[in-house]
Amino acid sequence: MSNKSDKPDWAPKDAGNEFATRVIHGVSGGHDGMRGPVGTEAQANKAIPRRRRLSVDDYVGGVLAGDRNALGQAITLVESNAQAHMEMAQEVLRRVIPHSGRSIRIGITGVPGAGKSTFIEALGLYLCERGHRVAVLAVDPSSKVTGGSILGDKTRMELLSRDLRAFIRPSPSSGTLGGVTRKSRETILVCEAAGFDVILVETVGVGQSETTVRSMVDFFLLVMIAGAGDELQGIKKGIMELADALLVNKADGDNKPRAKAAKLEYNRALHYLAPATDGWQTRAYSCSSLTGEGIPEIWSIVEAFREKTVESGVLEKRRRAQTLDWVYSMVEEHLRASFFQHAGVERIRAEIEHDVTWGRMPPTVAVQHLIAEFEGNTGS
Ligand SMILES: Nc1nc2c(ncn2[C@@H]2O[C@H](COP(=O)(O)OP(=O)(O)O)[C@@H](O)[C@H]2O)c(=O)[nH]1
Ligand SMILES: [Mg+2]
Repeated sequence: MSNKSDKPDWAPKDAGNEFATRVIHGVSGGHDGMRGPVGTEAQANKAIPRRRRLSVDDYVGGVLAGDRNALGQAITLVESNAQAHMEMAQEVLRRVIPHSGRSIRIGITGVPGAGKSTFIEALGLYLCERGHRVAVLAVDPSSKVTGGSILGDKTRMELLSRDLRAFIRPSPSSGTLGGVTRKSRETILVCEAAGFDVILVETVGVGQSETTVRSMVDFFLLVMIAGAGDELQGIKKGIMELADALLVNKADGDNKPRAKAAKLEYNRALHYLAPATDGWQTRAYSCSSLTGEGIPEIWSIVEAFREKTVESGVLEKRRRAQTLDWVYSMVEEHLRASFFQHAGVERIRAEIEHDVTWGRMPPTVAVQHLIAEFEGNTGS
């Protein structure tokens, strides 16, 4: 994959290209993510120089060479909703997937303000210094066109976003959780093919997003804060059952004793919960993402988890199950979309809904009508 001469020059370029001053936008439906060191080509980023259309070979070669720009563009392609892009994206994916999978995928959740982003930055920097390459993604179904309300606050990861060993990508902007999920899973694979060996996926506790992120990572970390009321902890119980580790953040200054106490309390509570992963005891830890205290320890927990689950085969089993799960969730997504876009269904829907809501038609009968309409016209 090193036939450099055939590939487009990914570097700041287009010198001598007569079209260089023309401006086009990238592939629609996504964003290019964060770029290299701050201050580099701030201008050029605003006006993306016209580049020739990339071929599948260009994307694949660039990604496998670990090129950051190519990676950003490949993710943009994968995130695109345009039909032409989808076909190309699938071909790119087909070719990069054999090079994916060699990373540890970590999901990070917790209430807004718990310090997830600050933690990710601290952990990310720590890992980069130790020779890892870290990709940070967000799954944020609530984010709209501006792209990723979680990571929109870039200042939180200012240092990490400047580090060339790291790659930060905001949440895909479009629509449903299903859509965001599909894209995020594909993005993980593309990042892995580009040589990132640690994938950190940040999500907030909005609706189903935690369960969804759990279904795409190896290790799931719940970031907590001390002093959250019982009600909050009650809400979080379901999520505690998904977690491979709880992390009480902000264990610094005056808050340190409270954080330690919360850690003990959570450990007691965890005693009564079924572990999220076979053969692994979920425990609570504490750290300060500001001072960095406890960050190496939590990483050693992740490493211990990996070692143990690789050896027992639990990790591989989980990934296989996740892949199948992914297949069927895409099937469901497809079926749901075809049902609601079906012309016949659309035609009769309003009347049926009216009858059902006014008690003139039993729901079961409504279902029969709708499905009959749908199946009658799809030839099945
Ligand atoms: N004292 C202290 N503050 C922290 C720590 N981690 C995060 N914060 C602060 O908590 C606030 C929310 O952090 P952020 O990372 O944006 O939380 P997120 O919403 O979970 O991503 C920010 O003001 C951070 O500076 C920590 O370890 N100690
Ligand atoms: Mg955040």
